Amino acid sequence: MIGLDRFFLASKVCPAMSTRDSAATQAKIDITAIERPIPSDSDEAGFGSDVVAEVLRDLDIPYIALNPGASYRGLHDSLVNHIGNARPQMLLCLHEEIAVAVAHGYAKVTGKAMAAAVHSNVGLFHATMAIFNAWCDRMPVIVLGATGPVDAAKRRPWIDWIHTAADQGAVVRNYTKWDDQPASPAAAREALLRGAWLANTAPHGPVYINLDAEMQEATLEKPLPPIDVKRYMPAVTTAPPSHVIQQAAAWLKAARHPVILAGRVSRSAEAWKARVALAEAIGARVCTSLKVGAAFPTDHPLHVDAPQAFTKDELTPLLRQADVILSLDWIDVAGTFKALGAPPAGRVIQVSLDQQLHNGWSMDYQGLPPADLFIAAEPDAAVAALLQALGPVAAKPRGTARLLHEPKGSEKGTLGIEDVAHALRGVIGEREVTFAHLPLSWQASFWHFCDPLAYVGSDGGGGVGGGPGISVGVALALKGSGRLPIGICGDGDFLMTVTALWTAVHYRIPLLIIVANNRSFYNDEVHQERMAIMRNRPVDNKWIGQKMLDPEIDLAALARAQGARGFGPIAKHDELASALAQAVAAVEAGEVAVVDVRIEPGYGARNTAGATVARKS
Ligand SMILES: Cc1ncc(C[n+]2csc(CCOP(=O)(O)OP(=O)(O)O)c2C)c(N)n1
Ligand SMILES: [Mg+2]
Repeated sequence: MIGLDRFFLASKVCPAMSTRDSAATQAKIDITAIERPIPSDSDEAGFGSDVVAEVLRDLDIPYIALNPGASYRGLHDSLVNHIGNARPQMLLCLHEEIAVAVAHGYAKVTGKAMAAAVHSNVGLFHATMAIFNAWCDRMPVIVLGATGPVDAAKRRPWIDWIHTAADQGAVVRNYTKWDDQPASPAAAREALLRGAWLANTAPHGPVYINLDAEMQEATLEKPLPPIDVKRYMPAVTTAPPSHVIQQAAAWLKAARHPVILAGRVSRSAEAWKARVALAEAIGARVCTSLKVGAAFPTDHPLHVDAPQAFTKDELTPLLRQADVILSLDWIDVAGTFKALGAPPAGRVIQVSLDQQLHNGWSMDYQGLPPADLFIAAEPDAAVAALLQALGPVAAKPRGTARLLHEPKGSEKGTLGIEDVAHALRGVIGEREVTFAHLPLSWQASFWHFCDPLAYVGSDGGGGVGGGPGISVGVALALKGSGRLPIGICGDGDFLMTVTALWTAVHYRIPLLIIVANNRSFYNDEVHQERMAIMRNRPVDNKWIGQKMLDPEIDLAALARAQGARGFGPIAKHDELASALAQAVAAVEAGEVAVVDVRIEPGYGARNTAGATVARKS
């Protein structure tokens, strides 16, 4: 195991932040080179599904990730033969959960929805996990599904009956922003416009539009009157009311110990700089979280500790002492305050639009926090307004830049997650990277996040298996940007959706996946350990029903089988850096590379108790 102080010397200083904004990172796949259909004779919209394809094109949806099915064979034909498989271009996925996860990952980088198409009820069932992840992550995705024919007289025997459900949207209604089942091409056009507008309007989220097979396949009686789709996508301004901003600014200006909890914010470089300016203007300590994308430079003297997935020891005393706490749509404010034992004494300013999405089914809204002032706005808009209201203020930075980490030894010759981070740091050097996914074992103190695309956040809904598909979507959005996308996945996460790799290989989407392979669903070993201790039963049995041994799974071979480069299993220190270097070189040459690193189970020095951080299953 490496000495971690050595590691931090290497990672201490962030390079100057790129001024590139997320818009510049839009994917630039040469679609003409891939799966270009033979041109068909007519340009005229002749069928209901042609209208749907045209709206997707007019909305400038770049991609539609899908797994095919006869319930939307009409739309499939229209996408290929009517609009030529271009904007949206199809991205064939080998499982619907992957299709939606790709769209989720794409939205994490761009902030915009692409589409995913799933087959009738069965494809939707497969997609539900990924839709839930996108929902909890507040990411926009347009999910298209199909059913029917709704008119029973038109159904083919058996198959059309089992793949038709009344109110199919009910399957996902509790974790989508909106759903619809339009009954005509005109209604389908309107549904797509409304769905795209809603998904892309804050608070973002997935929408589901279910297209009747009969409506798709029916001949279009007459062309729909042309429309300008932009007129149906009005920007919804959520400018915070000025008296509320004035009040918040006055509190923050007078605060002696302000704390900012920087949560769900955008990937905008400009908004990143504004948050830094605000924190410096008021001398606030800033806490960030691994649940969401990078929100503040972790190497900044005002940053508290390292971002973590769970409440940190260092934050609690700061919250106790704070006279003003500004939450920028922080996930689980109430849960974070729980560590104080009582509501904080200081004033709480909550900035969020999330309440608009809360429903009676999903408790992902978390506990109800106290809020002395509520700013119903997007955090980026609120921060800009607060800065303006504060006016010119002399910066008063406090604190010292540091990331806590206690070095931890391991058995000689074996690898731990720290070793992976250390070797990767050496190989990456000054390259700009984006962490598309991080495993449960990762500790944020391993790596500084110095710009908003350094890390794009977690799966959102705690659904294991999100890592590979989300990573492909992130890599898709970053293709051509010069940034290196890296997804680090647990072996359990990787194995659930390993065939996401094929989509990346097939569509030439460069991506590095590193598998932190402890050959176990280790998080749950920790839970079994805890149960055994609580019940005074043998801890030694904790591995049963958890470990993936006998046979061990050759993860690199699974990558190679799909056309990716597969490295490993790597179990020795002297092989790790060289494997990672070769993998990075392969990705820079346009390939998909997977490095299987056999690590010892463990969640690292800061979380030695393990059970205290184990994710609730
Ligand atoms: C879809 C789903 N199934 C099961 C779980 C319960 N669960 C939480 S973490 C975890 C283990 C994941 O294994 P791996 O990705 O290898 O990470 P490790 O814990 O080994 O570091 C499991 C099974 C879950 N959260 N989501
Ligand atoms: Mg594992």
